Amino acid sequence: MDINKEKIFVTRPSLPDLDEFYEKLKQIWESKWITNNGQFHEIFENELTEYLGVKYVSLFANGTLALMTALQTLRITGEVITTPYSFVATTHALYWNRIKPVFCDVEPDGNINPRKIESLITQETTAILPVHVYGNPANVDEIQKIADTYGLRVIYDAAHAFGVSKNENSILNYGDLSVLSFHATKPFNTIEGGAIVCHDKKTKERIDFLKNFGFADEVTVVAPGINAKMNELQAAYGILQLKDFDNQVKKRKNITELYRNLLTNIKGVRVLSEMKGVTHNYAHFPIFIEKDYPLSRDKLYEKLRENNIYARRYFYPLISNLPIYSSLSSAKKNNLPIANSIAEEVISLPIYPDLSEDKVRFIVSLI
Ligand code: T4K
Repeated sequence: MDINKEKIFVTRPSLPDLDEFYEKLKQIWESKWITNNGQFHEIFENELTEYLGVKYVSLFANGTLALMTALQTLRITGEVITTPYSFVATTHALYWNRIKPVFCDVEPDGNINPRKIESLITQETTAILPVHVYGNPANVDEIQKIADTYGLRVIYDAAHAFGVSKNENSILNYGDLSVLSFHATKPFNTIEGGAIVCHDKKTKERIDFLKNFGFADEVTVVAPGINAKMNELQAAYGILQLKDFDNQVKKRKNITELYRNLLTNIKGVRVLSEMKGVTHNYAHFPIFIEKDYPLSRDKLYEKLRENNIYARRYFYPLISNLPIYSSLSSAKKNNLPIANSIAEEVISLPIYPDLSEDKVRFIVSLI
């Protein structure tokens, strides 16, 4: 293999065994039940609930619809304190609900800084929407304290946090709701897909009504719901994916350790370390290119591309700097110094279970 000619992407989806998927497809074909709470939907929901160690899971067609529905579930209105250091879907979900995003600065690891939240609370604030960035848990205890003091709801964008736990408790058990994404680029994928995790049966029922137009039964519509249902093909694919997830995490952990070892002595390259008490999913490997590195972040990014390494700048540009959001008063750069600086420094290096040791060594040799 000529490593220099092959494109190496930031991620590659893990796919289920084709024969096993075909077997499942045959069952779907025979049943002629292809969406709307089919047999695989039910099995997948139950298996996920058990695997993740949570009370209730509601499957969705994708993570963005799940975020939008989570906000509707709790009737969130007014202003929501959130992070600009995320994928655009986090803020867009607020926008689609006519909620005003209020941007809060982050810590150097990219997670929302709880010490900056309190001063952003106004009479209009109803909730906090943090992200577990790169699957590293946000400061859930401090966030909950603030939410309890001020009577706010907490919805976590847990798009990156599949399988992550803190002190042996799933990170999805924190806050009022957590939202997962199962997009092809995520550590666990159903091609497109997502879920809301909640902690009681009534909320689960409401979420299930909302994702199915608001139907409680054939003639009763209890809410102006949306169509956000996961179909049977996605669910069958997900059941197969779940069987191999632990194995995939192990492979990504090895790659993470190799990157960390090889990158330790490179001046100007900051790497995030393992968090105490946290079981990680190793879905991302961001590095931060600081001032004392000989090249700018973008020069290094270009150099990697010239060598067929398609790393990405997750998350750049910062959401608060996009023209659609930059006129908000909370979007001012001097309110968000850390978020602005890490967005200018970050490069997400390739990481996926089948990435070979040779390729990792090649990437690091370029850096
Ligand atoms: N919240 C957060 C924090 C999120 O990160 C996301 C999604 C969401 C919410 C929303 O959840 P979803 O509605 O998506 O379920 C990608 C994904 O489209 C997006 O799902 C993801 N975050 C985001 C971080 O990344 P792009 O535009 O960077 O993806 P794209 O198409 O450039 O793909 C990146 C690389 O992945 C490619 O260079 C190669 C590889 N790839 C991609 C696909 C689609 C493959 O190898 N095969 C594939 O099929 O947004």
